[in-house]
Amino acid sequence: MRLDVLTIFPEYLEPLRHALLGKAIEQKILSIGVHDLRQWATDRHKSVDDTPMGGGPGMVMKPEVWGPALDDAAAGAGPVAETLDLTTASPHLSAPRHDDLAGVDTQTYETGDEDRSKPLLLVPTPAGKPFTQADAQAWSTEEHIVFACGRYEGIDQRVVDDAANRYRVREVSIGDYVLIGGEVAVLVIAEAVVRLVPGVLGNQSSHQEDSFSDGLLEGPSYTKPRSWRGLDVPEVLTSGNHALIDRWRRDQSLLRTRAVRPELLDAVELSAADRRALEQG
Ligand code: 6GU
Repeated sequence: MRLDVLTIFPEYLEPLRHALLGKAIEQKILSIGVHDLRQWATDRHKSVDDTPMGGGPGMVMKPEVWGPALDDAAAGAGPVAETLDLTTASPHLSAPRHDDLAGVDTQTYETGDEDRSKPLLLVPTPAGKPFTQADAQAWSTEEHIVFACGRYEGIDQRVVDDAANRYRVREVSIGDYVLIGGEVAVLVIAEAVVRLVPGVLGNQSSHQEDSFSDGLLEGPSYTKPRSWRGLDVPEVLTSGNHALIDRWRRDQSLLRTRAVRPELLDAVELSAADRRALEQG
């Protein structure tokens, strides 16, 4: 998988090279290019924004800068070519999936009638569609994802409209709050997507049990010691009875989901045992 990020704050994306994602880069499962948008600025002040047409506060990012930047990112040309790692194979595309999302809401932005040979352009914006685990799942099989980080009041809309000629374009939000720019959203989305690429996460089965993967939140976890500061690990977890432990974990998931995110329960198919747990809990 290849990720390119266009931003006026490249240093903000430094964490992409660390920890889990850094390991994926070393293993050649992933390559990342972070590009300073000002490389495509044309005036001597390297300006990337201008006042909004129609008036109003703030600044809007200029189409004459973004257009050529996105052209180069799609083609791996111009300044983008300098950080291109052409050795990027894509073993993740042929590897078997290990994380079927049984029971999860599978609604994504993929309409199926689009040209999958075009790269995916993700534009983080609080005005976008909410990013979900199902999107992370869908995008974990992409060959090439380009992120366009807007600042200020956003990017001239014609940039997004025109990019649809070379990309499959998605405007996405990571939640109902406002950030200064898209950089932190890129870190969030990239981490959620890349950890689902086979070979990146150490324990392959661990995201079958993730919150959201079955439409429920995960219940509490415990490790040793059995007793700590007068608090005991729930006895069932020391019983060695795995059917009983699985049932207990499912019950904890159901109860936590109802307490914290009751709306998620509406999309989950409940067994008779599930209903009993909710009635008694
Ligand atoms: Cl993706 N970008 C910005 N700037 N703010 C946000 C967001 C994205 N998602 C929620 N707030």
